[in-house]
Amino acid sequence: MAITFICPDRDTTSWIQALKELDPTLEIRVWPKDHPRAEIELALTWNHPKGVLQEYPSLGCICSMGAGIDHLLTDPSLPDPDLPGNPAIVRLVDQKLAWDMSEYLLLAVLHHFRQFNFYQAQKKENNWQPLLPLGKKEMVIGIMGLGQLGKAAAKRLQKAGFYVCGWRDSPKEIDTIPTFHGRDQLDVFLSRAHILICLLPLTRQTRQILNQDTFSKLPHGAYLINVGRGDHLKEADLLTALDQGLLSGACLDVFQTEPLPGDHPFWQHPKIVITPHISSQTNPTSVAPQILSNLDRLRTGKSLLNQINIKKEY
Ligand code: OXD
Repeated sequence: MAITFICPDRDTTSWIQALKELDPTLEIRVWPKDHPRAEIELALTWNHPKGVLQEYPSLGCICSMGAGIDHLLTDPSLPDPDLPGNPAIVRLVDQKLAWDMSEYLLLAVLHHFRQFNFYQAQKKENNWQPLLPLGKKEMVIGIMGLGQLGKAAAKRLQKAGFYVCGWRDSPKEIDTIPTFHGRDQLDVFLSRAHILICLLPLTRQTRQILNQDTFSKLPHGAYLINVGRGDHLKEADLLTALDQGLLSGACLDVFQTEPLPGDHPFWQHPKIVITPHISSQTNPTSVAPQILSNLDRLRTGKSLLNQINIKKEY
């Protein structure tokens, strides 16, 4: 039996190395290279071609190569993991992913808080003009999405001295983080967030949640950080909100089309910071034990780690 990678746009070298280091006997295939489909028990996937998973009759587990599973859900033929006999669907949950994300967010928040965008623009004009510092007490950070990554980021930002609150779909007590939930509490959450961070999973409910209506409910001149998915954001609405001053700037790591097309208006916009989907990249060495542990669980009939809830879409 064997496992396979199905990830057309990703290099698998370091993944194979990390898995082989822990289990040199592991048989690993890489789609689309020819291999008997019936030997595959577990598929590691990222943007797999739609329909291809149907070719694998012995598949017991479909594992996303990241924290998100939205790339899997775009396949209408994805087997329903709740139906008996179908493969389980799992994602990678990793402390290093959470740590790296919180580091990126701390940097993005401080970049805005210490007004670096302004000083970078000044430098282009040889202009020496200190601004008054902003006060941490007057700057509330609102995090949409308080899963493993959101909680880790909230705690790290709190440690840095910021007041942090969160918003999630359903009620849950999260120690030390004041949390709002559901559509009913969205407006009051937004009215407090001087810096809005989106770390939501992409679902039918959250698609384009970052839109003009949302921006109009934030304190005037709020700052947006999107590290969720490009489809959380209505891109044209961001440009309008920046023009109108509803938002003072944005830091974006994810985009509707990736790589971001060369002629996209975001590239030249002075108030938008762009990074190429690097806020937190899965580290193969760090997640290899989790993949092998799930393979072992599959072989011994135990329930798998980090299974997704298909109804919730995450
Ligand atoms: C992920 C990602 O989902 O890299 O892990 O976006």
